[in-house]
Amino acid sequence: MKERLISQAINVLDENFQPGGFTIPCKGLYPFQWKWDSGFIAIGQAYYDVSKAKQEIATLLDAQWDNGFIPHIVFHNESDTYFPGADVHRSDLSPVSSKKYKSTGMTQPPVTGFVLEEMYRIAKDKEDMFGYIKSQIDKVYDNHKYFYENRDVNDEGLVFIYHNWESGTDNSPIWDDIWETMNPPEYTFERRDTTHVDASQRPSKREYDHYLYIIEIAKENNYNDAKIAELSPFLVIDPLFNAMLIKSNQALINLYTLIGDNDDKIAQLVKWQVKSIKGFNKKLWDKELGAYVHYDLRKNKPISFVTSSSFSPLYANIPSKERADILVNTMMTKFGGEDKYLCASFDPESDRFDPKKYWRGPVWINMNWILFNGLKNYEYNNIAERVKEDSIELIEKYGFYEYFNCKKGTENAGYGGDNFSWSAALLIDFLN
Ligand code: 9WN
Repeated sequence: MKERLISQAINVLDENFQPGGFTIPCKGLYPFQWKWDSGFIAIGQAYYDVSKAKQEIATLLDAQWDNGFIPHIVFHNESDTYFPGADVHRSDLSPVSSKKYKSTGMTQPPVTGFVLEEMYRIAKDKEDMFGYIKSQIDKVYDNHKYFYENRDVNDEGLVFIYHNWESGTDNSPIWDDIWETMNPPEYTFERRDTTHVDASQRPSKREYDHYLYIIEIAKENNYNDAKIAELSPFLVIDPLFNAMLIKSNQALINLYTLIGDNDDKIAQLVKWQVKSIKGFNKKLWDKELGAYVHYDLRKNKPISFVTSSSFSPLYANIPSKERADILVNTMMTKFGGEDKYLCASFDPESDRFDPKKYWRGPVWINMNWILFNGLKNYEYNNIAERVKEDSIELIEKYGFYEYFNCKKGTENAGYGGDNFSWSAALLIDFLN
């Protein structure tokens, strides 16, 4: 079983690999390079084709802007199967954008730091991978510097996202109350996603109006972060995004220590790290829910819902052991019933939960991978194994889908895109 699944996963990744040296998340639905997808994809590729893994991250970092920013989509290639494309995002409006590639002007969770460390762990030829990491690592450092210098508006070690697409968890019910504060125009545009995937599994047209409206505001301000922080109706501290930054800080510290001669950078990273972990525990912990939550910087108040992002701080060693116990207890009470696969993306006990709709409830393999590793960090080994076994079972039963129904016994429980790259890539890691 194991060998067969691994070879199917390699096949998915190879089919999605492009001549430009990057891998699309899914044919038709997502025809370009996405930032956090590339990170997860490179982890899988590192097991069977190191050269592809190296290209994956190098092509992403090649699109870095002059200020250290790394965009969420790089339009290396032309395709008309996705909306909104390069002509909507218009990265050329920013004076610091890449002159080489068109891209979006928003980013995604900063996974690249810990991905480099994972690639080093997996690589058989350590010396070769070490050389590669030395050639790329400063770009990731510059990216973290960009975050701390431009997006930490309260100087508390926590960085904002200004768009739901930056979170990676696009239509999470977390954003519903923010949409209520906005009244965007009814734009006319042709959706492409719903020609590839059943509309009931995707965000609504009205949600897309909100998504586009925020982009328009950012464009009017030439993607200037200070202006965005002042004017965007969406300004959130996301626990997943910040946990990925903190995990990646730690990875950079570890890698620079191995490289040597980088004391200044290490000292700076340690400073950021201490401040971020402190700020995170202070601002994002919700005592009543027993979980980390999102924080709305516009309203200056927490968004008190439990999502799979609430548990991601385990991966970055953010909670104390005592707090981790409470967090895992919340996870198992709300999400961990025997009738369910771990881990739903949104609180199954909430009336906003929808088991079929994208980030409003389904299980995602990348989140499971983060949770598996986080649970291992704190030695919740049995629960970690369950997350891993559930992930493998879902893929084996239903295929390499983008997301899955958490309810056991559902017929056709795989939703969204098929032959989805990070589901394949992370399955390879789970099976190794
Ligand atoms: C917008 C590519 C991306 C993932 C995101 C996922 C989805 C895009 C979309 O696909 O978002 O970025 O068009 O729906 O939500 O996490 O990176 O796989």
